[in-house]
Amino acid sequence: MINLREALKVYFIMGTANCRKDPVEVLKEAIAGGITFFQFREKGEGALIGEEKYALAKKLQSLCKEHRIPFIVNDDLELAIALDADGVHIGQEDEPAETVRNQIGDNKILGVSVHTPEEAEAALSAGADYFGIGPVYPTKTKADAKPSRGTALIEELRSQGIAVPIVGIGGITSENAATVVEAGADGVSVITAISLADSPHLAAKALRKSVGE
Ligand code: TZP
Ligand code: MG
Repeated sequence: MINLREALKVYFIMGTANCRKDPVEVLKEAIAGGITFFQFREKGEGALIGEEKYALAKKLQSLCKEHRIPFIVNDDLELAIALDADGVHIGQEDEPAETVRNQIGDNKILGVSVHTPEEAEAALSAGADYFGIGPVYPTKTKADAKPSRGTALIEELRSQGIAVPIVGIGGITSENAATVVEAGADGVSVITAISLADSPHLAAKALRKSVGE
């Protein structure tokens, strides 16, 4: 079993809508730059569906496998099971965490987005392995994102003694990533800081450096 806390350091999330070039190329570069975790999040304008979605997921998953990077699927439980992905990430609007945990079993990674201490507690009892917390900073990437709240919730959960692995999300770049880790997060998850960078390779490398690698 992997060390999840370590693996979450530089968590890259991406789908077709987040890329200006071929997502396979973007992921290759991000891996070369040192990402440690990957989530396939195929949503938004122009998102692939059906067989095309499956085919892209399969390609990205095999790249991750080659480099021993955990491959997580956003929301789509059916796809995660069909691919035998390493795990699933869900938000509060998706299937209940308990249902997802029951369907994927205990050996897969379950990530849950939480916005309040109550949601965090519920996610923990439902069997979450890590939390995604954000938006930490303003972001244009998620249309229905809540207002950004800095690192307040991360600090609050840590001060309550909650030790579950946490990643911050939302508007994170190599410039502000260290602040998120200093607040108590184990790592940072980013979409556009890598996916839209002129060099996803250099962007990933800079993030890796800023979280202390
Ligand atoms: N959830 C909260 S903010 C966000 C998601 C999926 C988008 C993060 O994207 P970016 O480009 O890293 O701000
Ligand atoms: Mg969701």
